[in-house]
Amino acid sequence: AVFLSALQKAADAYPKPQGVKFSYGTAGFRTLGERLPSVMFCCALLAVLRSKKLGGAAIGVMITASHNPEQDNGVKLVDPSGEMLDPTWESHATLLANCTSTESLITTFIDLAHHLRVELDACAPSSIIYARDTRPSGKKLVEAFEAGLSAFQGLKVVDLGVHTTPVLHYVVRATNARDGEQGKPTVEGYYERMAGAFKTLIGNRGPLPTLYVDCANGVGAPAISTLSSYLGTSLPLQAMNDSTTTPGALNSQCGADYVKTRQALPPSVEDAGLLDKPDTRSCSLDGDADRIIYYYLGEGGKFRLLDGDKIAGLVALFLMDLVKKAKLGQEGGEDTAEVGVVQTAYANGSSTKYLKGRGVPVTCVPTGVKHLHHAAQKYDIGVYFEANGHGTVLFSPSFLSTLAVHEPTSPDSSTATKQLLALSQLINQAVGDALSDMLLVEVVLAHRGWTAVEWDAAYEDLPNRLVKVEVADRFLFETTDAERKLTSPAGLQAVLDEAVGKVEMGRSFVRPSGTEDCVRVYAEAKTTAGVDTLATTVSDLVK
Ligand code: NG1
Ligand code: ZN
Repeated sequence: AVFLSALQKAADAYPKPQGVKFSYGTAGFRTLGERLPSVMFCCALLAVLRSKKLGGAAIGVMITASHNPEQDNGVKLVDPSGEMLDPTWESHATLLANCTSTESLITTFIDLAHHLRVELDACAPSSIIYARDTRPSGKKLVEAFEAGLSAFQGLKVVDLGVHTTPVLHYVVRATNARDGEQGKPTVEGYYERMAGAFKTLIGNRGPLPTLYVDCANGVGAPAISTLSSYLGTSLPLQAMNDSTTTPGALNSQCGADYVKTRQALPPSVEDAGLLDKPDTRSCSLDGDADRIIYYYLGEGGKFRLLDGDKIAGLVALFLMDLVKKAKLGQEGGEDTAEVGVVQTAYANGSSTKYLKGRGVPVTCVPTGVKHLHHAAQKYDIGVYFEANGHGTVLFSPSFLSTLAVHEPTSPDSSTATKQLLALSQLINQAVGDALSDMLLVEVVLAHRGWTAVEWDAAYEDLPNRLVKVEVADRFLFETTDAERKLTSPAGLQAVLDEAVGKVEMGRSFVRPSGTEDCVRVYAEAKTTAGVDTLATTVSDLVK
């Protein structure tokens, strides 16, 4: 075939580094940026294959390592609906990335195409959309990716440039949608749709008080500035940590992950002294702007965290109220739609109790967006959030059609119906999106007439700890029951259970990270002393 000699020539320039085993994990490939050029080359091959397999539908490729340090980078594929790559293809990615010679890469690629029944020479063209974050290694990785693409002819390729992860997911989803029903498939379309829906929802409630946004010195900074110009005066945004070109600044001492794991203000935000009033809310994005964490300073200047669990609670109860008001039932009857929340085991025990106590169905699934997304699709309105601030809301197609044809019988139900429709446009239904989630939180607070203080009053988090433990081989740790129990190493779970039993309201679990070479220990308990004991005991047992 024509492309084979081109492929051979191009691949020779991107040999796999020796002694590295690549693995397509929960967020794609992720490691030091300098190790990734050969992986990028392979991802081009995989993206071509995936698009051909799906009849030429557009596939996304995002180059980012999210909240990880600046020297890291990563790459993941996005399926035509804007969701994560079909999990059954993860092993194909891993297979290609670990080929040790050009010959084996080509043979593996052709075998894979054969096995997947993809005709490489057939005319279905591949369509690929890609973007990267602000990482210094990103440019070179894009070159390696493009070298992989260059072996093929007749590809439809869109390079979006430097953008957030959610922008890439949105554009892929909109590109593949029928008749523009997911919005215009462009970066402008993304901002327009979101800002338009926000203004509709805020109505005459604005302008809202200034919101301080820690951009983690990443791609969220230019995104917040662009969003600001679309929002006009409805929501004044003040960016902090927006130095995208200062070496070493990305995710350093700032960002959503820093705030969530340290449970403290980024020093830069503290020094700026802007959060001096109890109703001054602030938020932090992560390095690719798909996570968001809110916080403020409460009584006595105490740091108060409003994490993904608090966002899920705020949003789910608001949606439940709107569904009730919309009276979507027969002849103006009440709610017929189920609003459910999906969490992982990292959700604070208090949040689960709070939701269940208010009649909200809660599902617990293993870590990883694909699990959360999938479970959320089972509800009419599925709210999913990881405690770390990654999440979104999914409206089922049947619920959206119900809304579209609904004939409200009162002004109240008409308003609620319009608001639900606007929310379905405000929310990025492809993936967790810090910007869209931020606007969502602002809408709910504005409608409730709440500051951060009233939002925070929903429940009190149980003291909790998240600890990274380095172990010789994290793959020895295997879990069950949505990662809440270990099945291997043999006998360890029984010992952990005993430790947990000794601590009042104790809960703890251990799982191998899907993105870093470590095992994570989570613990919570009634008191800080209790949780410290539990976290230390369990960490020691795992080592
Ligand atoms: P791992 O490294 O598998 O724990 C982390 C986060 C996930 C998810 C992924 C993807 C925690 C405890 N884990 O996964 O929730 O966001 O990264 O980025 O926050
Ligand atoms: Zn991220």
